[in-house]
Amino acid sequence: MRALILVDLQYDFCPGGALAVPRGDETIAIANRVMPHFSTVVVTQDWHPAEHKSFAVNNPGTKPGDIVEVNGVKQTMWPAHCVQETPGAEIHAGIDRSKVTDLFKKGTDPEIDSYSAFFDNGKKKSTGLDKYLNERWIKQVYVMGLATDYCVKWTALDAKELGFDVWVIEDGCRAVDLHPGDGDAAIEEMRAAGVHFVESGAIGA
Ligand code: VGL
Ligand code: ZN
Repeated sequence: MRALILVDLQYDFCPGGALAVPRGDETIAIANRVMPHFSTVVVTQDWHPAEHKSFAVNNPGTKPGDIVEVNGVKQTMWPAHCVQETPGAEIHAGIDRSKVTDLFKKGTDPEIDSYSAFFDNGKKKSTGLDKYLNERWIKQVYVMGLATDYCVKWTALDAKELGFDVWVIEDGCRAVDLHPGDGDAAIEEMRAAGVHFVESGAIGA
């Protein structure tokens, strides 16, 4: 059995959003095109309390892009984004909800960030996604969404480490590219870990 994980297809990661990923909105049509080919479709939602420690505004003296240590874990400072119950945190309305099986929220603990759909960045707490997939006899996991260099990368790497056969739908991802080349470097890192890459047009039933 295989599952599709749609990572953080939220307004704040689309052009005009608080943490806009260039051309992030182009992933919506691709998600809709591939969803019908999966019986299990998991959507993740970055869902931060306003006081989240990944926000530069909550760490006096820092600015977005800085890397600081928060509770012993290296943390990139971000503009406030995906704040719970705000429009920017909503899943893009262009996504066909009828094909979505379940939604996993992440980043809810104000003290630690969570790029991966499986664990927080300190690998202390699980979101329950691993168990969810195992209960459905899922062996292959397809990942796409936002952003290539953060949440897609860590979701794919954790899925691989958990023993799934992992495929990233490459044209269904866009990178933040805080530093030019970050997206490409993320792809190389995933490839080196044994993650496979596929184009959305090659996904069939
Ligand atoms: C993400 C930075 C901060 C992502 C989430 O979805 O890739 N990146 N929060
Ligand atoms: Zn976030």
